[in-house]
Amino acid sequence: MRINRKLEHIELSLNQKKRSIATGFEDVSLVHNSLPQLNWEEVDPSCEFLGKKLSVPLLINAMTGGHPQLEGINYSLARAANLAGVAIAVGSQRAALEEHSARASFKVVREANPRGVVLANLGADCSELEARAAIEMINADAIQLHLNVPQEMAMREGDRQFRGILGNIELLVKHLSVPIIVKEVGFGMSRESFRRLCDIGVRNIDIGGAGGTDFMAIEENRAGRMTMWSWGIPTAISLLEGIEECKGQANLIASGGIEHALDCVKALCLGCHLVGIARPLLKVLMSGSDKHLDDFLELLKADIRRIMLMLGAKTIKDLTSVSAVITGNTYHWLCQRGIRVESLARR
Ligand code: FMN
Repeated sequence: MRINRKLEHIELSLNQKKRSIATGFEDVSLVHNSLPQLNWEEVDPSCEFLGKKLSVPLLINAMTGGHPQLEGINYSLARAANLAGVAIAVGSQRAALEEHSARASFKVVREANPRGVVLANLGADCSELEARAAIEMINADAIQLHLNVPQEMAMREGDRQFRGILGNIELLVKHLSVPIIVKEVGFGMSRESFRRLCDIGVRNIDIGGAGGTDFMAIEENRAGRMTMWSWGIPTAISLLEGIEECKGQANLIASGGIEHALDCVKALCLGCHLVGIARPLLKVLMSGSDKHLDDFLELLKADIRRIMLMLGAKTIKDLTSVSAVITGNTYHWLCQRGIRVESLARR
């Protein structure tokens, strides 16, 4: 049942039309620099994440595993991550905890990427024992704990019990030996949620904002209905709420609807630590080949470097001094939420 659901997710997500809710990055403009005082070779987009070096601050975000047919996809994604020098997360390992034979489709990720950053993934309601098993299964550098209430509520067979999840995350933060990354799946997080996570000691949060893959629509489609609600907090808005709230307390991963280098750089300028991309990479792989995915990632890396040069930023850290002007709906939302962004425009 769960295993078939993962196959359906791939198919339905690939056929999903553009979401009516936008990421908000269309309201973020970076101020061009005509005199960058830099040469191409000097621009260095590399970074460190979980004690390992990445060639660019990029994560192939959690998608799949748990079925023999999915092993090939995970192998291809992990091979590409290894070649490109970026991080990768596996999809929920719940199926592998329930069915031993489902493990191979996850283990293959570590096999194809023996030294890179590999993240485990389970729902945030998992037990300590389950989290340890998921981490050990792929020798993970950290574990993503996903929050997906709108997705569960849209599923006929979904969970309906959400009490105690914050307390569970707090326990896992205290008892697990690897870092925890709390993650949304495309509905974004508010400053109030960021605060509650920071207060219990979470130091890495993937905002998983709205504007890209829509899991409410995917599950409704599976259940044979379609509400067309635009539910969720757009990615750029969620990121700015988080940056304000988590200053010095948690690293943020910006994800949800990010498809190209300019949005990656915008997110990095706003202050995220890493950028996560899921469905757009799956699409490149499934409609093309391993080679297409490698080429896509190489171009993405080169484009990030190109934009850094045009902004006069030699390093990723330099991007946080670049002026960014916030306009439109994103600006109005943030004003009403008491988040001042004018200083970003005059850095
Ligand atoms: N997120 C999880 O935390 N666990 C999962 O098992 C998981 N499965 C996914 C399966 C597919 C086919 C896709 C497209 C996404 C999945 N996600 C899962 C959500 C992604 O990690 C990501 O948060 C979301 O798709 C938004 O990013 P995107 O707009 O770049 O796709």
